[in-house]
Amino acid sequence: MKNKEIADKFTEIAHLLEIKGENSFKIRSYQKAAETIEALDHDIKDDYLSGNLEELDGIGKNIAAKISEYLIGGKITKLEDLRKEVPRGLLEMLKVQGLGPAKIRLIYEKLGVKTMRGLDIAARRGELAALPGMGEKSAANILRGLEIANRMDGRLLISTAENMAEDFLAVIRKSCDEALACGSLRRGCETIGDIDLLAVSEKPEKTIDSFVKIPGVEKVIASGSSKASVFTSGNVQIDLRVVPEKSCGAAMLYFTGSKEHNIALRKRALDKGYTLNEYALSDQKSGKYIAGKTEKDVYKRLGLDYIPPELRENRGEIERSALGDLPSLIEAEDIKGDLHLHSVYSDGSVEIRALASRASELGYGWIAVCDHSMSLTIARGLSINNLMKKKKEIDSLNKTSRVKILFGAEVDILPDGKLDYPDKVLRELDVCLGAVHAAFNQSTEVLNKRIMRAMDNPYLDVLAHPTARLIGKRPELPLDMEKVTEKAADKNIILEVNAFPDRRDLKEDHIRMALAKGVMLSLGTDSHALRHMDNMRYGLMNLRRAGCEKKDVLNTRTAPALLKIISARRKKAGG
Ligand code: DGT
Ligand code: CA
Ligand code: CA
Repeated sequence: MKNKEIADKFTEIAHLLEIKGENSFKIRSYQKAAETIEALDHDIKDDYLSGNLEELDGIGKNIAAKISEYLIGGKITKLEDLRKEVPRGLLEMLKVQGLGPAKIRLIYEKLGVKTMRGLDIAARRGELAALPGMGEKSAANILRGLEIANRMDGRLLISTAENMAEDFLAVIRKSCDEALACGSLRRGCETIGDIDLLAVSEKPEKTIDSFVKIPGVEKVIASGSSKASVFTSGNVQIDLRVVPEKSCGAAMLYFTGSKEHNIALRKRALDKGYTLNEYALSDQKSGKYIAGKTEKDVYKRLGLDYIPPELRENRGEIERSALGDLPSLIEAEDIKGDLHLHSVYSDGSVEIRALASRASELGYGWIAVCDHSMSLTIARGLSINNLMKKKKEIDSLNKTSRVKILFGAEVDILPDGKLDYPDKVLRELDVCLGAVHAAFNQSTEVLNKRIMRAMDNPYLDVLAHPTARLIGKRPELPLDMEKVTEKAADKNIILEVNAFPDRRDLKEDHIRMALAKGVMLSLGTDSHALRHMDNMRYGLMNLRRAGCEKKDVLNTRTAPALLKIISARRKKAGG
């Protein structure tokens, strides 16, 4: 039966006509035909064979002819022609929430953007916001829609999921006492399967009702007296649970997971003569309520110290907690600066002065402005001349700046492992980040040699986004990370945890590997715009999930302490 195929073809025609800006009457007629054919309870071929096509609702002579054409020859000439006229990528863009045919046409005509990749780049560069009738907000919506449309294996980047969760929470909070996101989101995972929200209220029906009526809800999957699940218009699942206050802690524990952590915890409860579920920790025999209002209460009655959500993966945290041996995880307040910022000197969109003033708002004491080096022309890498101009500007700003500005660079590690400035220039930098930005396709052997050679340069202080992965887009470089971390330990090289939500590089496993060898880590947001500076917490999540403490991270030091560490390491490395 070809009904679905034909309906899809007409939908595509309607979309292509819309992007072309044809009259809405014509577009509507194709949409209507598609709907009719889709809803038929018999094979459309029967109507064709009996000559009754035009009797179907919304199907006239013109469309009937196209159905016949398809049933006979397997194609529709009109569609083939339209496909030639309208770039393929524009049609794909219709999948992006917040982006209709009119906007797609505008973006294509004004910016020449005709692929999803191009759209992504334009959105990140802020070019969409500058279009007539667009603005920051709709550009941000498109960027989010783009991330959702491009999601990997149905999972969202945590940054996207967090934004969505916050939008929903803002509404839910109006009809409950408290609400928060649990699940993988609260544990700070890289990607999120679905969003789990928990609300505390003695009147759950009211909260559920306000939740399922949120305009972003496309479909209600299930809705009961204390829980509901919905799909948003971008096909993201959101689960909500509403519990009374006395169950809040037990429910937070349950819905934060991980499942493995929960199972281990429940077993521990049983061993102690209790039962643990999402409502409470209770006495196994009498069923009496023991604890449940806060997570801490539950842990305590199980003989455990509070376990931060990032550690709840049943990877030994319960045993360590029982021994009072949990790491004292690094906190946001411990971070005194951002070690990886770009400015207008290279491909950033922000003046150094503005970076410093935002840093001051964030409570930082210093920043390192690390623009690209000269070979990276696509990112407007700095010539030595411009690098020295930048130094002058930094020196001058530092006379009055509240936040100490460190003169840095993100120097390319060239295909042969050399760094992209001569040593006498590198020596001038307060901090030198080295990174791979090109020749990703080298053989594993060549690549490993390249990195090792770069790490032999005494002026390479920090290896930035070491594996160069982009979550869901580009795999990790096939580096021998045991060797890289060993070498970092040997040469006192600091390994970056890049905080950009689609990088998060180093990832947790590699951080653990580095920690075990005593390697120091650093955090950098890799900001190219002011709002990127808020991404610090995604890097922090990786550090916390890997069990890092304050002492393990360079960003917890004051500027003078940091500079001392850098100069000591250079000296030891022979610089
Ligand atoms: P996700 O959504 O794939 O990113 O990962 P989670 O961890 O958010 O998983 P999800 O949404 O399936 O469930 C949320 C939490 O609910 C999970 O972390 C622990 C709890 N949970 C779900 N299913 C089970 C289960 O079968 N047993 C136990 N003990 N807990 C469960
Ligand atoms: Ca989830
Ligand atoms: Ca869920």
